[in-house]
Amino acid sequence: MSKRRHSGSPDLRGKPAKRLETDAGTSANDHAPVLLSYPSTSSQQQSTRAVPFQQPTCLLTFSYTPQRIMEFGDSALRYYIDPPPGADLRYGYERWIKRPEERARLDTLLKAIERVLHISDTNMGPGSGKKWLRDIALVTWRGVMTKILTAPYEERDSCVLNAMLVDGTLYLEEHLTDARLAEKEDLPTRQRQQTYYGYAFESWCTSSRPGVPERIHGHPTGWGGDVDTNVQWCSVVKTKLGDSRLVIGGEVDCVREHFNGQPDNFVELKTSMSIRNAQDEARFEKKLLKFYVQSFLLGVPEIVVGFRTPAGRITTTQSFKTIQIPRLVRGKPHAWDPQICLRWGQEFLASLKARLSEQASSAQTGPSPTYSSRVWRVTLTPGLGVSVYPLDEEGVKEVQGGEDRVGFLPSWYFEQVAEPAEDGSVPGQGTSGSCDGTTDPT
Ligand code: 0WD
Ligand code: CA
Repeated sequence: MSKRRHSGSPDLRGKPAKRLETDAGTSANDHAPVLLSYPSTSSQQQSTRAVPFQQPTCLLTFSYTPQRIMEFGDSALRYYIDPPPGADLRYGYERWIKRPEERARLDTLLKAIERVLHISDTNMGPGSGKKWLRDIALVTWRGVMTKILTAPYEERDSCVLNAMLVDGTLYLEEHLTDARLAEKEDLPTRQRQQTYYGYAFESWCTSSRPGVPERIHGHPTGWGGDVDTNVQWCSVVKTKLGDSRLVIGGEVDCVREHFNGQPDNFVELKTSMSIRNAQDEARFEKKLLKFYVQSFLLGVPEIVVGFRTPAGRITTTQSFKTIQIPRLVRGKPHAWDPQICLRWGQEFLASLKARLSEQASSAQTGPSPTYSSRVWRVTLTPGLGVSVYPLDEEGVKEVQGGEDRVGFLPSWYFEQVAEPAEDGSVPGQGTSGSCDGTTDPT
């Protein structure tokens, strides 16, 4: 079907991308050419060259309070505990405090980066933080990176992103239209219940103290507390895909025993339907690709899966070592290969960066924004590939959402952190180095 094009020399004459339901109001997408097609996922055609992915190291952690205030520190950190046998995932559903759906902004991740830069300036001299940031190829949420890396295998969902390239660093946020947000807010009851099962499992599997099941008055022993999806504990890591340095933030469900400042003890929690036959098994093994990519991007070494009945009762739990997951599917008819994802990720970043670096753009209409404040729409369509086009004034306005932003970046960040320093230095030429005083795995 889709043939692979050579990386680094984006082919802009490809076929137009299909119009997407979720992308209402951005009809320019109708004619956006395919910048990059997906690689073949059939295993015979793969080269053996491995793309290096560096073990992620934690730069800092932060928490969201029940009031959805972001604060540095570990107030929202939870400890893993085995769930009680037969745990009921419907428990507490009617008391679920559900965080309203909102645009998935990068703001809190950018606050974390600002802090990392500040620490660097304090420890290694003024300007060292900006130098470090200039060497970062990509800043985004882990969830976005998961969607990018698994795109060659994605059969159903499109992924729509907004992109900016500022001082050599690429920023990516998920593009959610008002229509898509309303759709997410208004899930059918059945789907809403299933989403809740995942959160209830988190509550049964976590405690405020290591090794001790929670005991809360009026609730069964082991219930970690009523679900409040405002509360999250997040880790910001740095890592490297090939030659590209990445800064990625993401939610971490809990840790085993204690948090030592690194992802060593991080645990990801998942629920899945119990496996009854070969078809169920194949379905689960396909799903493992997303579990795997999502976890290794943050350096999460362990995934605990709670298998459940259709009615939401846990039958068994199984712990998977993240690095061993690819081995479980190798050689099977529905197998996936993480190397295809990594090589694809590298190609995606190189091509996108090349495209966004092209100064002149014929599609730009209205008053031309300065180069670094330009916003691009990036769409990954299953089976087709990636299309990229610059937003016009109206498109940018929609992305800003009436807020104090340059493109989708908050103005304070764009002006104080991201924009090139006026010292005449060239983007991408900064020196590398750790900014937190920890080991620098260059
Ligand atoms: O508002 C939104 N539409 C989103 C916000 C979508 C995706 C993420 N985010 C936010 C998260 O709240 C967090 O602050 O971005 C930050 C980082 O998230 P991530 O780790 O990059 O997100 P992802 O890997 O997609 O999801 C991790 C977990 C999920 O766990 P499972 O096991 O289901 O993959 O984040 C939770 C969920 O528990 N999560 C959400 N919780 C509430 N509302 C949402 C959401 N929309 N999306 C993911
Ligand atoms: Ca989870």
